[in-house]
Order: sequence, then C-alpha cells, then structure tokens
Amino acid sequence: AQLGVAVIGIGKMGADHVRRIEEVISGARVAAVADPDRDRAAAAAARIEGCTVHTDPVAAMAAPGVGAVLIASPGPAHEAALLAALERDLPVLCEKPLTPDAEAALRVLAAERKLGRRRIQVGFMRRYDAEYIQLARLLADGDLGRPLMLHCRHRNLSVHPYFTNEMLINDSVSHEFDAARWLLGEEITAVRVYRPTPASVTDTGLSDPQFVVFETDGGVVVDVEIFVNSGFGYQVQAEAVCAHGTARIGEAHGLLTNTAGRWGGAIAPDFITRFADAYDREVQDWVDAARRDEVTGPGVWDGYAAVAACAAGIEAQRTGRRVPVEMIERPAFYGR
Ligand code: ISE
Repeated sequence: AQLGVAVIGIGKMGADHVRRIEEVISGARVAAVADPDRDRAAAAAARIEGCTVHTDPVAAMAAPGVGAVLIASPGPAHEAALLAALERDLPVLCEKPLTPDAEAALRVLAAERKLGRRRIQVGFMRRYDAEYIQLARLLADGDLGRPLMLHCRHRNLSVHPYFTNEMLINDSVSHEFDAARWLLGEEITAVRVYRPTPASVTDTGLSDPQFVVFETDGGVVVDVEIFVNSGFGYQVQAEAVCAHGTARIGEAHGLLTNTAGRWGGAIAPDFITRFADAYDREVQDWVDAARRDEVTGPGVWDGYAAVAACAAGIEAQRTGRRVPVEMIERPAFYGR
C-alpha cells in the first residue's frame, strides 16, 4: 500500500513537498495537510483525492490513511509536532532546523530513545545533491589527502523582511554546519562570526553579509560567507582544501551560452530550483525507508549537532567572541 503522508506547514517548502509527493515520488500520497491558514492548506489539497484539511497538526496526524509525517512548519513549531508524531510511532521527515534551541533538541532526542527506534529524519537535503555526494565520496576515498579547510559560499537572492540575525544562523548556516559534519565525519567544536560593514541592515537588525568561521574536532577550519540579500540569485558553493589538492562544487550548473561578446548562464533564484533533484532524492529515500520501517538519512543526532553549533554561532554573532560548542556525548543508540 502507498504511504499516506500528513504534510504539516504549507508554506513555500511544504507546498513544494505536496507537489513532489503527488507528482514525483512513488509509493506515497498526501493523505492530510495542516496549516494555521486553512485556506492555504485547502488550496494545496484541492486536487488531491481523499486528502483532508486541518489547522491542527495533531489532527492531521490522526486523519484516516496517515502513516507518516512531513514537517515543514517554521522551526519553533517543530518540537510539538515531532513529539506528537513519536507518540504515534510515525516516521517523520522534519525540515531543518530540528528545533530552535539545544534543550528542545535534547527533549526530542530523549523521546526518540524512549520509543526505542529511530523514527526521525532531518531535512538536510544537501546530502542528496549530486555534487555534494561526489565531494563526500572524494573526501572519503582520501585521494586528495587529509582535508584541511572548507571554503563555503551561501547566497540567497533575498529573504523575507522578518528574517533575523538568529535565522541567518539557524535557517541558513545550519546547512553548512551539517554539510561540514557530513563531509568530514567530524564534530564542530567552536564558532566565530565576523560582521563586515553591511550591504544592508533590515528592520529586524539583520546585517548582511556575515562571515562565519568554525573549527572541527579533527582540526579542520571552515569558513562560510552568508549573504542572504545578495540581490543576484541563489548560490551554494564549497571548496575543500586537502593536503594534496582541492575540490570545488556548485560553481556553475546547466546551460552556458556565448553571445554578443559575453559568455554566461543563469543563476537559480532559490533553493526550490537549485536543489530540486536533491529534494526529490531525499523524499524518495525517506519514503522507501519509511515503508521498511527504517530511517537511512540524517537523524536526530545530526539535527541536534547542528542546533548545538547554531547556538554557539548565535552567541558568537552577539558577542564577537570565539564560542565553544557544547554537546552531550553521542549516545550509542545513534551509532557512530
Ligand atoms: C532556507 O530556510 C533554506 O533552507 C535555504 O536552503 C537557505 O539557503 C536559506 O537561507 C534559508 O532561509
């Protein structure tokens, strides 16, 4: 039977996941949707047979035919939805950040351990991007020698006016925290944030761009330029500097043209476009694993580790200091 998914939160990402599950993914269908804005939820469900519409996430999880939950609501709403899904022993794909702070992440971790099996996958879609996968394999094979540094660029065309300095870390740089942990197989130990003279400061006080530098327990140094109102497009790039060579991804993708004395191509406008294939692969993998009662992607430990790094990042941003990352020991339950 097909896996009936309740999609919680029908914003930009949630609506795209509804379309994906209905049109791209095999073995799953959207059985229920929930959003505080009922009209928005109803619009997403309009052409889907048997899909029920809710404002309450827990009601959506209890709806007929629901066997899994995809959480795409804003970060502060995640903990309650995650705990409710665990209580029902449902497989979950939760968009990042897992939670807004480490205490909440640890409560989720405790609940999953109590349940006794891994149920939650966190939406770090870069792990499913073809170029990231190539880089991960290259680094794991060791042909370039030991990784020493990672240089990362993360640029958005623009963000909503309510975007804050904290969100710059929690929502945006959280991807680099996870990608670095995954690419290197190391934990993050300390974070520092530099704020150059801004190109713009928004009403929320967001100063943009910022430069985040962090260290790993293997001695690798990672730098991230995060520029969320770049005004020119969505770009995610990374360069690994290793003992015997370097490797870069995200430089250019797609069509390149030569005309009128210029060469060039288009820059993706947003993550939905840039990471479309990665999202498709991520959700298909999650569905396939959920139907076997397994979780194969990044889990609660990874979500917690990113949240812990974000907490240090936010303090570093506020104080200008180098802030050590505080984490609990990795429980055996979460393997190595
Ligand atoms: C957004 O939430 C994402 O996850 C995007 O990947 C990131 O580029 C953007 O900055 C975030 O706001």
